[in-house]
Amino acid sequence: HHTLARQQQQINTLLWNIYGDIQNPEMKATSESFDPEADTSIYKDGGDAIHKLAQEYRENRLLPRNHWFSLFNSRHREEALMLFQVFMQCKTSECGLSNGAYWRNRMNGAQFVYAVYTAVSHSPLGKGIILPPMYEVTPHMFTNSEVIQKAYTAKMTNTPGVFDMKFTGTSKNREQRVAYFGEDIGMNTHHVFWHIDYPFWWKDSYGHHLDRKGELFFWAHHQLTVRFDAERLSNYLDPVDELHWDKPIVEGFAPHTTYKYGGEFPSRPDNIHFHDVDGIARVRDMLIMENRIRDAIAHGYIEAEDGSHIDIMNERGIDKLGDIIESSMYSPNAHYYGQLHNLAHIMLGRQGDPHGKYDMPPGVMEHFETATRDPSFFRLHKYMDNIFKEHKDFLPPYTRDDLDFVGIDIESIGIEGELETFFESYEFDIRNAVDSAPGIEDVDLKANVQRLNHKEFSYVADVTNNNGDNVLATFRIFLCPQYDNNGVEYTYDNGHWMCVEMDKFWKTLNPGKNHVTRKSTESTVTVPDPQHFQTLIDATDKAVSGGTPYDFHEYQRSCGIPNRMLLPKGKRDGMEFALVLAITDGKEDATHDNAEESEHGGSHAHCGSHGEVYPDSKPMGYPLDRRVPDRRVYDETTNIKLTHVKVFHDDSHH
Ligand code: CUO
Repeated sequence: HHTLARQQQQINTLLWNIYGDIQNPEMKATSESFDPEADTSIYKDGGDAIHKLAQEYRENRLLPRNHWFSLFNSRHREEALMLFQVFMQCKTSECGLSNGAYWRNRMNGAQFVYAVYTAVSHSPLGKGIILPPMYEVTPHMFTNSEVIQKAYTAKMTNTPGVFDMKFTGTSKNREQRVAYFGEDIGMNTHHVFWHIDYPFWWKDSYGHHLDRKGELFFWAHHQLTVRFDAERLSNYLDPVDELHWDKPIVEGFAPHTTYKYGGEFPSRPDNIHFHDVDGIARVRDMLIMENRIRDAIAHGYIEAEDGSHIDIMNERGIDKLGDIIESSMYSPNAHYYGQLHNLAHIMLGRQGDPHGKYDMPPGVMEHFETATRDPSFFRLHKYMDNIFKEHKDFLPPYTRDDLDFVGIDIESIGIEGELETFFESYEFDIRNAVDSAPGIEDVDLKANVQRLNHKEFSYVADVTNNNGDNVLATFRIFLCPQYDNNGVEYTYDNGHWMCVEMDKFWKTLNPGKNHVTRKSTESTVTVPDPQHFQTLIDATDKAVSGGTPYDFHEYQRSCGIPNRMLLPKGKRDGMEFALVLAITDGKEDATHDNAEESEHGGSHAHCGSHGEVYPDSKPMGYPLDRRVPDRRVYDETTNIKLTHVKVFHDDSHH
């Protein structure tokens, strides 16, 4: 543990004040004296990766240290991955940390941060290391220009300050009502980390296979989409409409966000038509990709690069579709199906300057940290979500056989406690937004945000097991909006696709009656609040000096919906939802032996179980992911039950 604490301390040092000097004298010395190419026996590849990067550096081809970085820029990405590869090839942590110290001041700051976060997440050497919240490492990407300007002034005048971070825009903009969702720092952290855990550029040669990556791409983003729609309904807005290439982009966006280096993020006015983007794609190309994907869905198969057919008319079809839509390196034919999703992000990011006439930096859509701020993000993802839905609707409906867990009877389900949401103030540290150098005093700088939270509650269920034996059961809990924005009740047919996943876990049911209680804090969809970077630093320093044991186990995962946002916002008089519980056969569903005891990394429902097989063999969203036109199927299935609940919103807090 002491070794781990020391490694953590060095990681903290590397990520603090990223554009300034390393503050820790020991690390600073390493940065100056370490020669990464001197002894290549420290690398698994005998030095291939390090020679490649070092040569680029010697020949002055790397992006300057103080420049914006976008993962969607292929040269920027190539460089970041060179460093990632060096880390991945290290045989020991010492090798990784020395290279970290060496490259920190020799490479672009944002590239460096990306390479460190990604390597720590994927290398076996990163096990046990806690990554500090990204909004405290690179605050520019999570707060707005107004706050940043105030922070600079405060630093210059040596005056500590807490600055209110307002949501972008004014009440003249209807979209403003749900800005708290797209701009939530925890939601953005979840989104960034999902893409760190499942990079579109990932190849299995980096070390392991990312199980059901394509399906997780669909499911994690589907859930962002339906959660956003639920928030809209509670704010008296219609669900998001999909965008389309030959229709206007209805919502404009003024990000009020600044790069640390590179100026303001570009804006986009309302109702503009898509333009071809020089060097990226024509609008026509996007339509061609879409048509090819829709053809694959209609045909029921994907054409692989060698001309063979990959059947998608089955449970695993969605995984392949996710791969081709994103598109990731797992796409069986990127040549033909293109990169619909990734190009769409760039297309949207560039609509303010499609021909590159004004030398604008990338738009918010071109960074996972900032993408969900732009209302067009949800339009884009709704568009892709509808393509996925087309496929799911094309699969045969579930029959009673597909859903039944023989002998299991749910007598009742309900909620203990209150379903109540509220807004609260939350401060985070933005000292790393401003430059710090020897001789300049450190001052406390914080941003203050309003964020959604809810009271803790529990689900309770009475379940009879008539099997005469213990059975392992998979519990699947969803919350589905009951009425649309006009007060018309959703049916299964038009409502099942809008269900919000709340939890999924395994539990043994004894013969006879079982009373099951599950706390909202235990959800495997969510992660707890990360601790502040400074808290992590203090605890690490104490552990290194021998004062306290080092145990941050509960904070390990950064991918996952923030637990405080588990419950969609309610209404003052209650917003009605259907609470659905489905109990299915755990012996069949669970892919791990210790399903009941293991947390599978805590937030496996949208984020998988790191480096391992996804814990649940059923399709994500099961049993609500397909059409079931015959109502009797659900009515007769005693292991699936729903009840109606109301979520209240307490607006007395602000
Ligand atoms: Cu996460 Cu589009 O995939 O932002």
